[in-house]
Amino acid sequence: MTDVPRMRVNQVGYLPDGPKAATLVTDATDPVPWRLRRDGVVVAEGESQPRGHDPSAGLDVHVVRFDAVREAGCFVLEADGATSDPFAIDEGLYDDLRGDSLVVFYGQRSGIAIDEALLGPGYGRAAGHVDVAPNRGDGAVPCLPAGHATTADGVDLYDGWTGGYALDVTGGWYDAGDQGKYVVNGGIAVAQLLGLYERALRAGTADALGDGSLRVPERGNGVPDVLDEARWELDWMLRMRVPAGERYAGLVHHKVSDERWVGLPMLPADDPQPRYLHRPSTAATLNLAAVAAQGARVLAPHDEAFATLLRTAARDAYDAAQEHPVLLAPDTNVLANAGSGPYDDADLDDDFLWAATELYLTTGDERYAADLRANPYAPVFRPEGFDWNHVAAWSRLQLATVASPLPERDAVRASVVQAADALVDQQATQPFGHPYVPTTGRYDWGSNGLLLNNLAVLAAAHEITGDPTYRDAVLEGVDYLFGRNALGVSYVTGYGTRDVRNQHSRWYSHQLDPALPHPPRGTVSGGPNSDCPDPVSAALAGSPAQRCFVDDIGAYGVNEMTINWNSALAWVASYLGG
Ligand code: 9MR
Repeated sequence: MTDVPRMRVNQVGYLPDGPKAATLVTDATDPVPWRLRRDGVVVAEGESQPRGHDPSAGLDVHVVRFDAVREAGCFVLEADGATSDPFAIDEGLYDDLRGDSLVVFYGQRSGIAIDEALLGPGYGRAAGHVDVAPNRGDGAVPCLPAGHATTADGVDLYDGWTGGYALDVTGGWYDAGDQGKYVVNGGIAVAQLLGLYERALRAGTADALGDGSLRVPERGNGVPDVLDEARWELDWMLRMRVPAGERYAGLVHHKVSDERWVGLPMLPADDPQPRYLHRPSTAATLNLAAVAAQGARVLAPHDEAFATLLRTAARDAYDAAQEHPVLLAPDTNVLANAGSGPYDDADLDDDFLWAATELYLTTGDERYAADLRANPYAPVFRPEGFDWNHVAAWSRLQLATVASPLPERDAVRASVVQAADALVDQQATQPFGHPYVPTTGRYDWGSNGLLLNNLAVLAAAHEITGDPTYRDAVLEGVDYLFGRNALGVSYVTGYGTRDVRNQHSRWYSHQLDPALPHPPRGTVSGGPNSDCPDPVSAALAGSPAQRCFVDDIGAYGVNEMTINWNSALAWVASYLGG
């Protein structure tokens, strides 16, 4: 975008009592004067802080701070001949973000027609994968036939595994822009939806998430809507279990997905591909153990019978994982014509840690506390953030914040604060104010999700200490997502002046077919990825990390939408909402 102002601000705006900073792109070596205007009138002025060359952006920059301004209104910031996009200072800036980011999950639902009266005009679609032609799933999905996971070199990645059974695996959420359903990514997404509700209960703000708070079909059923949404996925995860009497009984299939990738656009109901259950994995099994345990705790006041079922499922899954502790999901990307992502994960200690954590928090059983203590996973926190593949930090946040009699709880809480302090230090080195500083300088796939999860660490430290420094750190980190970045884009659809809206999606494919909608308001893009792994972003390979991004639907490696990135956004949005 050539017309991006050199003055980069949070295009949504700033909270009156929050920090306020912008980043000016300029070659000037000395401080330059800045002016803040409200309705044309200068209301504040000062001098910028030169910060030199920022390698993450490949730009020379200054920082402008106007923290003292607290009056509400619509503003622009000027300096060095540049004028920012207009932005607000207002209490209610993020009021809609919690709900919008959560309703995105409804749009990802499989096995149910999407009602445009709920998701919005133009967003209705037929139910996907309910055994209506041309769909070939998900009512009775067979196991992948033996040999179908064999590489060109003749290596069978599933070691001869198959099964003679089929499962009803309807429901759940489509993962992302594809129609695969993956237990490991569903796990972290469910955990964050349940977790944001638990956090709101602790903060006394759960009413905002109550029944009727979201545009979902279950509104009015007496259960908080975010829990209805989480249950949609939990029910599906339970269906992914290997039946009794079969090989690997009790483990959980890693994924159900198309045999081959389908092109874009493609509505879920139009997908003609055969679908298969893939080999179970220890990681998927531990994901179910963790979120079933958490779900049992959170859903108990609303549905005791379901909570009991979940508690048993969690214990059983954990036992099954201990029986088969290293059944790995391989990197199936190496297969020609594969039709789904691998979600391969070779280190399961963090997954064991997470499952033991949630089982302990729910049952109080010393057995799980002992497993926690014996788990060697380290380091729990990393500057690169946590995600589906690195769940130790998430489980530590849960252990630190959910009430329990764990004798080491004070030390656990202190470790979160220590991690947050490290992030605050890293944030101070970044002229764009984002606490995401990978040690290699390269941004990972889904960097926006990783950044958001670093913000969750800071938010947990705020909860633990009450120290507003951590809240300010979260707010300043959010600025990056909404436009204070090297490209001057807002990475959340419908938020900000220059918002990303062509995320890779087979049904929100407006860029390819104007009859289809953009992703719904509140959808976050995965964001810059230094690997530029798709044919569109490949042209950007070698660019400074922040610039490895393009708002193009074909750029799946930098601009996809996913359940796990939106759950990270929803968690932070819910925190911002109180
Ligand atoms: O988010 C995943 C990222 O961490 C991995 O590096 C990448 C490659 O394996 O896959 C990403 O997940 C994709 C999944 O495999 C298929 N659905 C879309 C996901 C987001 O791009």
